[in-house]
Amino acid sequence: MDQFTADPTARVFNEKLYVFPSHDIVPPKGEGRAEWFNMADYHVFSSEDLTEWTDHGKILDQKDVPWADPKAYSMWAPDAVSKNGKFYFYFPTRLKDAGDGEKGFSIGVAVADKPEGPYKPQPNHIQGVEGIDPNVFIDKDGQAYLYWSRGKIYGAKLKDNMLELDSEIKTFEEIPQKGHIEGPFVFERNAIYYMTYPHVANNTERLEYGTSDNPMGPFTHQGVIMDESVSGTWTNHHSIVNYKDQWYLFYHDNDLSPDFDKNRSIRADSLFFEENGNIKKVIPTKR
Ligand code: FUB
Repeated sequence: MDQFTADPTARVFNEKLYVFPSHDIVPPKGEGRAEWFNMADYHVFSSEDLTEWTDHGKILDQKDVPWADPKAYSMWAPDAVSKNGKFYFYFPTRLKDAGDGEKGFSIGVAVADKPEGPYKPQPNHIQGVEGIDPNVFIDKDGQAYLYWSRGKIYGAKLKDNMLELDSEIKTFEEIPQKGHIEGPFVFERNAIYYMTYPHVANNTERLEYGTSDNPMGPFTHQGVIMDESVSGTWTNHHSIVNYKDQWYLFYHDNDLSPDFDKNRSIRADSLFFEENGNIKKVIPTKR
């Protein structure tokens, strides 16, 4: 790929694998935040064999989001799901006139008829949500749940319109709360619901998970999916997908920018389960 990509959410739509990453850039001089994450837009990529990838181009730009600060460079980790024939792209960014820090963030939705777009951003962000790293899980009964983070993980039901919360906001106090937790990704396999997330237990993020018989928990902490990066990259952010009967972990490191860990690039490795449903630890192919 000819660009830095991070925070990959992989989804299967129409029998193709799509990746919705965030897009790290070096901002124009005098704009954004030096030595920090800078993201102005999103692209979507697809593949049928995980080798040849198509970049479908830009699907959303910060200047086109009516409620967002158009110079925030804060289009952080996104997600995308399909329901009722529509495609819903969830993204965080900083509100107009918000200060620094995660408090100034909310989550917006852009809607399309095809995974590649064009995506039309809603006029306002999701009311009641402060934070980053949206993840949407749709259960077998059609109920959708939105998860996000602000130092810890939050979650609520979504209305059928996929644009509004439909329940109280829940925190998951049973998840070990020592250290920064973000980037929730929930999926289901054999009636086990997995809550997976990056956790800064020491200095950098490792991927951990818990399981439950309910998408709103409580989740029983199970352990580590992937250890901290040997490169020292501070963040990891992932998604887990089944494509053509194989499970994959999509995540990121700083392979294309070894001296600056805010210009990241995505990776994928196969992921396997134990008989009892526990996730086998993933050792990165590239170390
Ligand atoms: O990409 C910016 C932020 O870094 C994401 O929102 C976090 O999950 C971390 O990857």
